[in-house]
Amino acid sequence: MAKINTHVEESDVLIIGGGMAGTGATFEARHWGRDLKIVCVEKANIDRSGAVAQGLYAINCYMGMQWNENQPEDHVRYARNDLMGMVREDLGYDMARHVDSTVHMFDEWGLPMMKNEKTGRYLREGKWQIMIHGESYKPIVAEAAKKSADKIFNRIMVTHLLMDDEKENRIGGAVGFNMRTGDYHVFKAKTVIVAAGGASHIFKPRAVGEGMGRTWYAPWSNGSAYALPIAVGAKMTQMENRIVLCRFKDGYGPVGAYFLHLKTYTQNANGENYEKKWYDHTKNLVGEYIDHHPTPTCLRNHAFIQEVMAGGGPIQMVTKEAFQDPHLETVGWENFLGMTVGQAVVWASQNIDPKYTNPELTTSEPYVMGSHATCSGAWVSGPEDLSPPEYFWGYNRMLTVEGLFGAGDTVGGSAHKFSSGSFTEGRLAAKAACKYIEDKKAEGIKVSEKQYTDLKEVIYKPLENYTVGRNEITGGTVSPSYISPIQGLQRLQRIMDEYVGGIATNYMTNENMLNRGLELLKWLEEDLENVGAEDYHQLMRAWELKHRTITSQCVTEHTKFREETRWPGYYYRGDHLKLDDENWHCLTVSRRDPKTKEFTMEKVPVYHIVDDKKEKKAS
Ligand code: SFD
Ligand code: AMP
Repeated sequence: MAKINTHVEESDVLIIGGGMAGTGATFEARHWGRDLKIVCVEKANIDRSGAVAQGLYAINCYMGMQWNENQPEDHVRYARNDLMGMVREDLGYDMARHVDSTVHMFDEWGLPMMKNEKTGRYLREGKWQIMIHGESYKPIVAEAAKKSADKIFNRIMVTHLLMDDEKENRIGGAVGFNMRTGDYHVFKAKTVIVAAGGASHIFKPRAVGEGMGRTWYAPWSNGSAYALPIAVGAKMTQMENRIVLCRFKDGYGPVGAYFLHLKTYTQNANGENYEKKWYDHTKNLVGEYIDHHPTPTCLRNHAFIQEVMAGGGPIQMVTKEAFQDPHLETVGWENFLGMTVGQAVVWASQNIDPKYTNPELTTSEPYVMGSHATCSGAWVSGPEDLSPPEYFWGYNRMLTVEGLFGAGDTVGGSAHKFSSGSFTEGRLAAKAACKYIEDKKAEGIKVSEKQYTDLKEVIYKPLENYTVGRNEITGGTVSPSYISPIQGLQRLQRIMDEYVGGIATNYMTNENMLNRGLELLKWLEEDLENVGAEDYHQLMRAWELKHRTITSQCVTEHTKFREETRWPGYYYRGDHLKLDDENWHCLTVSRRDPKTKEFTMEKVPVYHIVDDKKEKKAS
């Protein structure tokens, strides 16, 4: 341990994660905090990090208020409808009213936007989505962050938050290590914005063996956004609302551009429209929610899953018609070449030309996120002009820990933000963090040397576990005294898959299974004290696994608490198969006591602050 160097850095605003939300926060912090010290810490390199690393082909959240295409209240209705009524409307409205200004900046910064030749407006993919040539989306937003920050630290994984030793429940910074040099980094800070992305790989993925690691959401999204705040006792919301995505099989290529722009549609193996077949069945489970327009994402999944279970698979996307148009054919291929190259490669390798073959679709393993058609994440304060008292405690996007803010996938309740809304939420969080400092709420923070030297012991322990334990290796990688990060990850994924509603059970779970899952997760947590890391890269894997495990515990507790099936198609509670508005038209909120590690759960009212006017028909 003595040979590990320690660096201490002081800052005013510390941003953890330089993805979409983190770059937005870094950029905006400079605007409101001209003289403040702004530091961003990133696990990878912000030029190509996070979910947008590979580029995107659409910006999925743009109102078009300048042309009166949509207004923020329309978006609230849309997200509320899609999430079966359960969103934080104050947060959604707040994001929506600012998102257009974010997109206009992307345009100014050189992001190639597609234009509608007739109207001169941004080319619409769908009612909310606009099309971009976005292979370089991430380097473009990273440049804005680099020009704004005092310092960007790449290749540092943050493992823990630091707390103020003087005032209870106030933030003091964060610590982590550089996975190339191994150095220990201590970041003392007046405010911290967590923007560390969602969680893939907590449920066993469909792709195993040679395809291991292939998922739709970024494989490096490891739930730090949840684990860091949970570990210091911040409240979380809607963590049961994991998302399952309909995707092109094996490459996980997104379907939005196909459904919305190319106007392709799905069918079962016999060429039938299977969605219609499941209408009565779904109505029996969820009532009138099935009649909403557009059909909520989970209910579209539900019909897919039921049809496959009934023997109607494989489900196909009908591309043969759209691809006869050479322009749409180009768009179909470019969509993947600019966003999910792997899908184009899979088609090439499997001899699939969508012009002549209708490609297969699949439903993915579940992910935990706050920015797509799902809203798991931290329980945060909303903006003062919109939020009812139960949703407001002083600073926009502040968690229930003072001085700790969140944005993007980190924040719960505000679904359908996507890339542009996550960047926007980062901006909102940074503005509030600067105000918090200006209001002198961050005076007198003390972080003792003991606090961070104790954590240093904890963080590097996997290296020691390996150094000692490798002498006892019995064969290959089998050691009686440590487990490797990959072994631990596979164990976690099986627990989540088999007990918490993964693909093994067709997304089915119940209270008994969840109780068993929680027991197994507890034992995994104990065994992770003995995880061994042979180098700094494996040390990162060890900490990713620990973060995934805490996230999984929280997901399982929430899934157990909500005694209904609110989102059939995302998961099913077999012991409560129906949606139950009478008892569960509410948000779920949890807190894990940092000392006892026990979770407590509560119901919080969901306030509908936007009226029910019918949605304009989607284009
Ligand atoms: O169609 C640590 N997304 C799409 N959004 C769109 O607007 N349009 C699309 O076309 C989209 N599609 C899509 C999307 C994502 C993916 C993977 C695909 C396709 C294939 C969604 C957006 O990308 C998403 O909403 C935002 O990126 C979310 O932003 P944010 O900031 O919450 O997450 P991030 O960008 O992944 O960044 C997280 C960063 O944190 C780092 N990090 N750093 C330090 N210490 C730690 N412990 C850390 N843990 C993580 C990460 O490295 C990362 O940089 S479509 O399919 O929906
Ligand atoms: P995806 O590519 O599936 O991640 O979706 C991109 C965007 O299109 C998101 O805003 C989705 O909610 C939306 N979307 C995808 N499929 C459909 C569909 N069949 N009907 C309506 N909206 C969709």
